[in-house]
Amino acid sequence: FRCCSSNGSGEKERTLGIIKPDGLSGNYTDRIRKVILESGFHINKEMIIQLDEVNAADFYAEHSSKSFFTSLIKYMTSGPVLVMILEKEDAVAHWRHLIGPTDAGKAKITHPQSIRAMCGVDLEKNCVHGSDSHQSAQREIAFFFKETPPDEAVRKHDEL
Ligand code: IDP
Repeated sequence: FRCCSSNGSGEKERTLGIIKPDGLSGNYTDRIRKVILESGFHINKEMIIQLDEVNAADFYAEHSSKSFFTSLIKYMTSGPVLVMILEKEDAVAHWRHLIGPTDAGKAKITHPQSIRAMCGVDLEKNCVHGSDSHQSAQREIAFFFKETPPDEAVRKHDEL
């Protein structure tokens, strides 16, 4: 596989992948998981979750002023999503490469091997998400998988 430059350190990076409602309801999960594992990712954590409008708007806050925002929130809350932490060297770039361009309709022509070409429909219903940078990945992973502090830490804090 050739796509993404590596600094050669062999250090693992984590990114956030989401199988969106159309991907999940269309039964694409097994095919997508196969691509993920065959591409050398480790699925570090995963969960199925139903987003509500508040969560979805928070997750996509950067798009809140866009004309497609209301429709995007409706789409993302239309059914459960599968959220995954994907881990490997250069995970962010490699996962973005695997999912392909935002417009799944165009991806079918320009990137027929991509995941969005496989299961997406158009510019909105593109069946998967991938963090667009290392910083976004950290924010998005914390958004879904924020660790609750151990009881001990909570107790110590309460005693202060
Ligand atoms: P990305 O998911 O490829 O990073 P973004 O520009 O961050 O693309 O957009 C977030 C999501 O919003 C897209 O995955 C897609 O579902 C939706 N979206 C983006 N642009 C449009 C648009 O012009 N019309 C409708 N939906 C859009």
